[in-house]
Amino acid sequence: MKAYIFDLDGVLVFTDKYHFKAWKMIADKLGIDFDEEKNNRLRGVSRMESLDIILEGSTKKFSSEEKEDLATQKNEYYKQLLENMTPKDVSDDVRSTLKELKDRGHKLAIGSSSKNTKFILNKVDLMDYFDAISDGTNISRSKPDPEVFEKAAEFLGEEPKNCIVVEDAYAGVDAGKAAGMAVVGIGDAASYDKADYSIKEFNELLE
Ligand code: B16
Ligand code: MG
Repeated sequence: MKAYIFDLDGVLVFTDKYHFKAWKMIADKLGIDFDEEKNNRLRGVSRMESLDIILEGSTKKFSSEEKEDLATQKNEYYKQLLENMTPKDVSDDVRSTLKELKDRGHKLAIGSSSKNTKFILNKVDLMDYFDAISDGTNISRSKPDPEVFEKAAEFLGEEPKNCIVVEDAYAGVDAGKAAGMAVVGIGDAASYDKADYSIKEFNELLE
């Protein structure tokens, strides 16, 4: 019986619009260009690495204290935006598919780079579906490093070869493959040839 490990942002919920708004606030303050294309590069990437990508657009050198401060400001604004989330932010398709996978006896876990994972899962009332949560708070290396998925398998007590990762980010697909797991690409990653399977709708996981 395979275990499923789900990425959060871009797979179960769509918080990228809030990440974009919050990073845009920082970029505008610093006079740095930041558009949707650059935002795409932040998918699945940790907060500090995302900041480094944004700061590529500046000639100024930032100290680690300044960077910490910018990342904190971004996260405070991001969390204010997350306050708007409700259970309605999870589609019926996602909710019923997770329930069916659970009913069929599969173990389910989260494998997300976000340090806000539990906050988001509580907001959208998804916490009870998962047997384990591996997120930005229990890793020291971000996707494409396999650590987040390796930890998820460890928390579930499963061998990597028995796990299937569901991911929307190229970095996440690479991380899942590096962990020795099968990977399903959805959204952006549906067209990534390193993914073992590609789906358009979430319920295709049941096929
Ligand atoms: P936080 P995922 C990732 O979530 C997002 O895709 C990425 O844009 C974000 O920078 C990262 O989480 C860290 O998020 O600032 O909340 O710790 O796709 O891995 O679920
Ligand atoms: Mg994602």
